[in-house]
Amino acid sequence: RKSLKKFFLAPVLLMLLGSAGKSQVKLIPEPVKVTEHPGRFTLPRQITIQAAGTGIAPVTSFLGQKLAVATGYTVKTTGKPSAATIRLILTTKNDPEIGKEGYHLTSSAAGIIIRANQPAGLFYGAQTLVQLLPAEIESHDPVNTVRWTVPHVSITDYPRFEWRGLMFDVARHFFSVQDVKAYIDQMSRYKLNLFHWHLTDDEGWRIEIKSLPNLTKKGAWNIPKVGKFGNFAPSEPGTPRTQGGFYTQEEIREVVKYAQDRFINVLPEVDVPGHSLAAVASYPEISCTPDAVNYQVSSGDANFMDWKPDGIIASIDNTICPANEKAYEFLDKVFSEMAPLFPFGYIHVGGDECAKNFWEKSDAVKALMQREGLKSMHEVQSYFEKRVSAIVNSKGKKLIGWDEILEGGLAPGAAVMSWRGEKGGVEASILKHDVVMSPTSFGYLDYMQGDPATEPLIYASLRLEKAYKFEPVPAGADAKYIKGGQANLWTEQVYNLRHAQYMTWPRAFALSESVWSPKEKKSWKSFIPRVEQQFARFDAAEVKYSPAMYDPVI
Ligand code: TNX
Repeated sequence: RKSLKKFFLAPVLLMLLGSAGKSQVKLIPEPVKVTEHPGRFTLPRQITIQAAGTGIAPVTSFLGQKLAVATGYTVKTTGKPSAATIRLILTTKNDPEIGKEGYHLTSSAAGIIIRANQPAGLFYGAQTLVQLLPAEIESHDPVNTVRWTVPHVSITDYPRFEWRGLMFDVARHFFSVQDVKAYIDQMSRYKLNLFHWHLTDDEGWRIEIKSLPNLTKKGAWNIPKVGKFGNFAPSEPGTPRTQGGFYTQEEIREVVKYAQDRFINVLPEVDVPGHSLAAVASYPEISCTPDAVNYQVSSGDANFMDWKPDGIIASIDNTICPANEKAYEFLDKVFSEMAPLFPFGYIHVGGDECAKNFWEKSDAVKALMQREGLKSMHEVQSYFEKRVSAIVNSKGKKLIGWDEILEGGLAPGAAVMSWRGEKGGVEASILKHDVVMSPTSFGYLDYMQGDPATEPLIYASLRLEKAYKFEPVPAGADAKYIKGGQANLWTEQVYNLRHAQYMTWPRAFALSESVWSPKEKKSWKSFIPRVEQQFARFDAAEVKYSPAMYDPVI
């Protein structure tokens, strides 16, 4: 009899094991610790959120709205713990395990409890809770065909890096305040916390500077052209003669507040001294080149720049002149008005891809080199960066720039964003400068991700699997100075928000996991089904993504 019992029990045990092995919990980014328990908690028709403590209003309002819209249930906040469905609790004694941004979440028959040291942690706990609910929670209308349940689970979670960024280029193509907010909201859902806003480039200047009105009168508008890579504005019937736009300072404040409510810092970028045609066309006196008075803002820097092994050659001088005091007066005005709009401690000043062939021809630059004892064009750019750094510092901010700012010597205290691979970041970290890793090889969202026939015509590709291999601390770096990582969406060939979403997701899921999850918890095999689960959420939310995960490698 005994052996018979064993015989019958074996399949039952296997089944139980099987179901325990099949996780109910599919999250991005993967949390630090997840323990699943049998059973599910069902949301009642009258949901109550217990919330007390300063700074948690944005969390209650995010969660309350999300739940109310999709479930159609009533959601109330309460001070009484015993009556609450969801309890958001700020610890009274600091819990060192979870730090500034971490949280503990438990779901049981008694309800949901999220505990954190700070409101940011409660926000991330709330995001996890939303992902634990059925995909329809993302719907914009009430759905009454699903059971609103959450698996019983205990989660402890906190980020690996403090800088978890996404860059959005609104200069190559303009995106409205509403688009920018939608982009920010989406990134906050995956625990990213830094929005890098690329506000100026050759093709447009996007931020109102009241003391420099031409920047937005002239500099914000360009005439669409089809460019070298087949890119830039499509010349379909109805394409406007000029395209562009800008944000008023009022609108900038509105976006910054919107981001703050999602625990996201906004890093503004003004890209100088290269990539500055829009500024130069608006104020030709900041240039080294007399002909700048005839310049028009034009779509397509790739149309007039040539990348040679020993530097970039431009046929239009799209640079600000390092030997011209007017350039520094200009930047002083720009940063004076920008600094109070952005509470974040850094201002990004670009520094990338500066064509120096017009500097070589300039008598003013030659005189500067003599006076300052500068021996190369790299040293000239370094001189410029140091002066810009002093201006930025005088407004109470620190400077961050693309890795070209390393060439010819870094300004004291400057942070480096490493994009031309990881070398610059490694070098800067050894020099004890803060670094954000953002290499093209893992984080360039403008690159193709699938079949070239359906992707923007661009010179490079970045498959999801490669993006998932992003490791922010490369060999040889001093890890202490690596603040985190980010991915960048350049928009030469990205025309609208849906397109921006398509380029961003799912590759930004890979980013999110590289900067949030413990290194040893990353797994491509477990990632794929979790990505697919997110796709169902995007469908419910009507947010676009690229399904190009399995195509043969290009
Ligand atoms: C390089 S990355 C640039 C951008 C382009 C991008 C296109 C960087 C700092 N500069 O201006 O949009 O390549 O992939």
